[in-house]
Amino acid sequence: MSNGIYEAAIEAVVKGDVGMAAETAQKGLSEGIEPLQLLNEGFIPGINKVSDMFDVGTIFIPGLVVSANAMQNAADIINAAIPASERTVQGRIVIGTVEGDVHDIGKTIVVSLLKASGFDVLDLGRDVSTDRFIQEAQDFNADIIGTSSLLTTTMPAQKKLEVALKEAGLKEQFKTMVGGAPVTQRWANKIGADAFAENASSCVKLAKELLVA
Ligand code: B12
Repeated sequence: MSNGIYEAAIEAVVKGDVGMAAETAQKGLSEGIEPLQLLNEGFIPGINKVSDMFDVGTIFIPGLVVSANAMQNAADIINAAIPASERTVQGRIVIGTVEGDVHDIGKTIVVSLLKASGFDVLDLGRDVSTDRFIQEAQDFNADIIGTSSLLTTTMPAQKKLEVALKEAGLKEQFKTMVGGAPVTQRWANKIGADAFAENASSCVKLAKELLVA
């Protein structure tokens, strides 16, 4: 039972109403809706609707920005409600959005779920250079490097990382995971990434598989 929460979430994001988004997130959680379900059935369909409106020219960049703020606000509240893991550490992951790309809402959801599932995660944020990914992964003694890209123009940075790891003789040391709306399994295969995940839950599942591979 969602009592119109999902509809309200969609409306809040479409309207770019930060207050309504926050209230809806809190209300949904207090009614016992699972955090991921609240995102997957409410706020994410909301931002996807905004994206469709942007595509057909019903809204423009300023509208996208206010909607993104509303989405971000709700996602922050929901991410904080994902219960902390009591399990032992599953593995160490360095993750970030690639250079030239500031989209980080999805990446941050992935980070929250990885942490909640017992991974030790170093979130490098957004606009992260290839050199920094590699340096931080070495310093953090990471098992996996995860990169997020939301723009077709920044996807080549995921390939650049694969090439740089090979050139530095580090490809065997780190597994790589790629994600972001335009990213596909085909792209992952093409560039030689170890895994692609289309959402946070499958990212956790695949990360666990990579660690035993
Ligand atoms: C919100 C948004 C913005 C916000 C971003 C705010 C923020 N803090 O993130 C703002 C307004 C700033 C923005 C700016 C721009 N945007 Co924008 N944006 C979007 C929008 C509408 C939604 C993205 C989003 O948050 N989705 C919700 C999250 C939950 O989904 P997600 O990111 O895909 O993440 C999930 C999975 O992909 C996966 N995942 C994500 N990361 C990772 C990482 C790993 C390792 C793994 C395994 C999985 C994984 O798990 C996540 C959870 O399920 C998209 C459209 C869309 N539907 O994707 C356009 C979109 C991505 N933007 C677009 C564009 C063009 C831009 C701008 C260039 C616009 C402009 N002209 O200025 C700028 C780019 C700025 C830059 N240099 O980066 C285009 C890209 C087109 C293209 N083919 O490249 C899109 C597709 C819109 C469109 N239809 O044209 N944008």
